[in-house]
Amino acid sequence: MAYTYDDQNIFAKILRKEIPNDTVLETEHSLAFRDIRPQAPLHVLVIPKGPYVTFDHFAQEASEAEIVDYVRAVGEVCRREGVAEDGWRLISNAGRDGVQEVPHLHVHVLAGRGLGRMLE
Ligand code: DGP
Repeated sequence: MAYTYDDQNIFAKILRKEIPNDTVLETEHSLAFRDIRPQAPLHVLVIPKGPYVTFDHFAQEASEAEIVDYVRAVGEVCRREGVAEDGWRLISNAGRDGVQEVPHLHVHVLAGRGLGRMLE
């Protein structure tokens, strides 16, 4: 499938510094910041700086340097925020059925409480 990136989405505006964010980590190709509507004591969104809509889009079009940077940024957030030991959950919503609100790839990092089982 072909993706069209909407550069007016809220995360594009955050990347352009048009709206503020609570940054946890910034790397060459990635940005991690706290979710405005936290669902857990730790709720961080990790996004690539490039214009990718979903994980699939990113996997198809991002460079290896961007992909490595992004995966490492997610791990680094868990380590820095001190949840590596007790655990965390990663979620990436995509498209209509995934109920993706913001059309810029993001991984939710949730931690800091027992998150319950999602899948049986
Ligand atoms: P979703 O696309 O459904 O995976 O979730 C988007 C998330 O983005 C949601 O948890 C709320 C968060 N969010 C929306 N607008 C803003 C914003 O302006 N700033 C921050 N930090 N988070 C936002």
